[in-house]
Amino acid sequence: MKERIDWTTFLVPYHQAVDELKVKLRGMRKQYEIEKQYSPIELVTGRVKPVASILSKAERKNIGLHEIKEKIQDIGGIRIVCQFVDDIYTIVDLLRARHDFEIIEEKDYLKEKKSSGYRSYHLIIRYPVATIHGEQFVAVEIQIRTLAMNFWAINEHSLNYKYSGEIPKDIQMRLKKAAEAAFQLDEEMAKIREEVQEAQWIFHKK
Ligand code: 0O2
Repeated sequence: MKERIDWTTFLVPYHQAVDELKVKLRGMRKQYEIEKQYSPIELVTGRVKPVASILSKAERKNIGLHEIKEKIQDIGGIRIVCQFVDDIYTIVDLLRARHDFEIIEEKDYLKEKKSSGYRSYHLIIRYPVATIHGEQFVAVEIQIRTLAMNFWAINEHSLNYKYSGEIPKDIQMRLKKAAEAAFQLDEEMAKIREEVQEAQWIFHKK
């Protein structure tokens, strides 16, 4: 019998998880603001992977329909963007200290960047969703990166889409250079972090 998935039903807990996590993580930022403290979290976005992307990833990785829930761990996706590289590790510690989900995997693409030039910190969490049929656990990928890393990644992602994963060599070279420039920008900003933060604080108080 041919396998089938009712996608609307299948994706319900993922939508719920992403919505809840956005509220919770944006709440952390708000709390820093209320307590007049610097927030390591600049912005939080989230999305549920479109069905077409789930299916193409399953095909690319030779994953059967019945294995999708277990093996594709970024159907639910959260992105946390911060200003400085150190903020990434502060955020990881904040997430490790929480009790409302379990971290099941960590990938540090800062220590070891991908061959494309991609840098980010990834956490895969197991998140409990209360449904009308009882508690269901879904995997959600949390990507944590600086504004500079994010700028690079969204542009590279668009180019990958445009060229169906086969970015021409000359553009790949430019992307590598751009990744290096983003890295340098993060390094330079880290050196003047206190100055920048002080300036933002003065501006914020106005
Ligand atoms: P989308 O459209 O963002 O959902 P794989 O995807 O095969 O490399 P895996 O095991 O799924 O590996 O996990 P990994 O490496 O943590 O990558 C998952 C997600 O990280 C990707 O999802 C991207 O969002 C992001 N990512 C990883 N590598 C790169 C990269 O080189 N460039 C960019 N721009 N993003 C990357 P999807 O499913 O690829 O895409």
